[in-house]
Amino acid sequence: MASMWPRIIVHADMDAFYAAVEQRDDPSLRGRPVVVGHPGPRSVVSTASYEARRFGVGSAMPMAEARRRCPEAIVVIPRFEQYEEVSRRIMEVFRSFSPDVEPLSLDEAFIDMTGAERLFGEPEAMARRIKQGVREATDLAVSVGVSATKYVAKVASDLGKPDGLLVVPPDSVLAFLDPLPIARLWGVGRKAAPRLERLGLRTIRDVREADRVWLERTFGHLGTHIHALAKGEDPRPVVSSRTRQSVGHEDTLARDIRGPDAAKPWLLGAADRVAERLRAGKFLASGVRVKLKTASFRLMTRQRRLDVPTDSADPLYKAALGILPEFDWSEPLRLVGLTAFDLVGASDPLQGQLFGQDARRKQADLDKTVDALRARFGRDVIRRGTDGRGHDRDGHDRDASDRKESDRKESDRDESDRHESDPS
Ligand code: TTP
Ligand code: MG
Repeated sequence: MASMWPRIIVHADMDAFYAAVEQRDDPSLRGRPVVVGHPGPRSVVSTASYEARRFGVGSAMPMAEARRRCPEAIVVIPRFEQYEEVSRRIMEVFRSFSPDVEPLSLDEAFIDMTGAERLFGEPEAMARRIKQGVREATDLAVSVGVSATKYVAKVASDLGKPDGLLVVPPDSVLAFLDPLPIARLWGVGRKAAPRLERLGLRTIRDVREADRVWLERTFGHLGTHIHALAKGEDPRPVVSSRTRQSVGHEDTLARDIRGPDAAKPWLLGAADRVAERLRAGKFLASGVRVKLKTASFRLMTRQRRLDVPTDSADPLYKAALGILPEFDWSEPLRLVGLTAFDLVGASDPLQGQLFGQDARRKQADLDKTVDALRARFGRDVIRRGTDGRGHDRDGHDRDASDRKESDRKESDRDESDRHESDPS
């Protein structure tokens, strides 16, 4: 068996993650259509329970549309601390199976189980044990895909949902992939898919059987990439090192804003959230990126490296302020986001030397106090003096209708973005 499996890669992804946590914690929500998101007019759905998905409701759908499709849906405001807590637990479970765990987001990870047959048995037994471990630790369902590559493992976990367990042995990969639509190929998004289809490429088999040189000439780098995936070739390793991860927060605004001053409170709020999550994950960031989207959906990003890696809001915010003059402020904005990137583990001994300074220690103490208070009394018990974003007393944003937390591998995100825009 071992020779048949050059690597054993598991992809695990929680089912309807935020909604499942809400249903777990409030039994009155179980079996009912639940939509997680803010009820504001311009907000979007974070996720929907499987009961709500039957009505065609899903992630990123405008809340108004979700309510139209499923009037009886119960809208629940997200509780990110809770999701982060569950996330920590599932990652712990994964790490009890292998040291090579690569989290892709709060609810999703690759686990390299190569060589673990003696401990955990055949790939299917591994998957069963991982599912059971997550169930015992969190009382929640995770879908698991197993194959010899990251790509196929991920497709397998998706196709098995919900509560899936799908093993695709190396000799079944082509039969598994062939009938799937091209949208299942990483890098093929809303732009590339119609172009491929116009050229007669509808299934993964069509791509696999297409001439590679022609694909490359027609689609450039994307062509090479999807041809390899269609053949089930994906050499990328599971990267448990955290050096290329990023943590981001962005808000889609209920009302468009104009000019840098109006963006500042949002950046401060985002820096606060991002710093909190850096500390929770024991990361330090050496880069800050600001993202703005205009009312006409033009996306602008600028980034800057920090002299000293940090997990505090203030340096992140100050770096963001330093970037602001680089943007074109002529148009109104509908989205403001901040991402910390180039992360290293905060407990890295090298970092310890760099961080001996008193000032930093004081800041760290203050941050910890803030985190502890928040953990006890809720996020909005502590508000920053300059925060003009209009929260009400319960901590519900009146202006922010959508917030997105991202906790991604830079490499994966860059890849999908690049491919989506590449072939134009
Ligand atoms: P996903 O794993 O993409 O979705 P899911 O876990 O809700 O459902 P499933 O995996 O069973 O299809 O995302 C994980 C969480 O991330 C999700 O519960 C909510 C959040 N999220 C957003 O906030 N906005 C989004 O657009 C997406 C896709 C997810
Ligand atoms: Mg999920």
